[in-house]
Amino acid sequence: MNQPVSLIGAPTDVGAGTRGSSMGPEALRVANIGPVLASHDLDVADRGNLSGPPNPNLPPVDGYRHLAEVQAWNIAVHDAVYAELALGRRPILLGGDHCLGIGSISAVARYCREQNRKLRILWLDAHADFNTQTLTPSGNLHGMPVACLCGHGPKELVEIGGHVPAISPKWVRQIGIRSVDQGEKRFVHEMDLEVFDMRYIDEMGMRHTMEIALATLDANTHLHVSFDVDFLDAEVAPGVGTTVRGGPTYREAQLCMEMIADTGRLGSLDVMELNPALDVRNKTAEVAVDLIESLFGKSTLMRTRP
Ligand code: 6HN
Ligand code: MN
Ligand code: MN
Ligand code: MN
Repeated sequence: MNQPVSLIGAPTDVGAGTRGSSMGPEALRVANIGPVLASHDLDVADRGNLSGPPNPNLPPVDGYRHLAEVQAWNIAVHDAVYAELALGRRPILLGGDHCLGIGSISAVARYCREQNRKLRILWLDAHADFNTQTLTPSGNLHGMPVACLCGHGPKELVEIGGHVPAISPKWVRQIGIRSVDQGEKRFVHEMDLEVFDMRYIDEMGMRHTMEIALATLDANTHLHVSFDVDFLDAEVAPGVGTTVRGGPTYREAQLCMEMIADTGRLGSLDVMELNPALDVRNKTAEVAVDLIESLFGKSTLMRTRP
């Protein structure tokens, strides 16, 4: 019943404005992600790291920074994630910056399309990552993956999964959002993305938020979690390039993960934006691993599903 998992490292920060998330995969391994998951009766295979072009650290060209490098990394991620799904395993992508969500989620969407499965994507993040060439204030592609997956972006990225658009905005639920750029905000509304921002979580609580975000999943739904570590409050998780204060506490994040685990539908995961260069004694990596442990079913006591 416990579907096996595969760790895939993608050590790059080509899509980010701050360098260092390229060291994320190793920091997660140092925090014992593999053995911790294996201790929960899971078959865990670590596939090692993908390779790709170095970060040239150049300014944007026509609104995009490092488009060719971002494309190359995402193609590698797409192929690796798809290969694990095809083996019947659950891929866990160790990022790397969040631009790699394009490769990962386009692979999951392709697999679901072929298997006639529905897809639900939970985007846990401080940011909506819904910028485009004209809306972006930075040119950094880690601010654009959701828009690219929905078909709004350069063809080099939009076409990676073979089907355009790779996903419908209707499949996405964003949770923890508290930093959205001006034009991006308008586009989020225009495309009718379902966003549970921090104000919603403050007013309704994490429990109600997750009940709504996880509603209408059925036995044929593949659940993908794209976990940007900056989802967490900056005090809990300082080791990210784009901290935003006012995020979920450690306990709120635990509840979020536990409620996802309770669905029994988790089919794939991205762990993104961890930046060891900004971390304090690897504590953000350890917090991330604690949360991932809950996501894969660790609970304090034995509970029956609600
Ligand atoms: N992330 N909205 C900002 C931008 O530059 O587009 C920040 C994006 C952050 C992206 O954390 O994955
Ligand atoms: Mn973010
Ligand atoms: Mn993100
Ligand atoms: Mn632990």
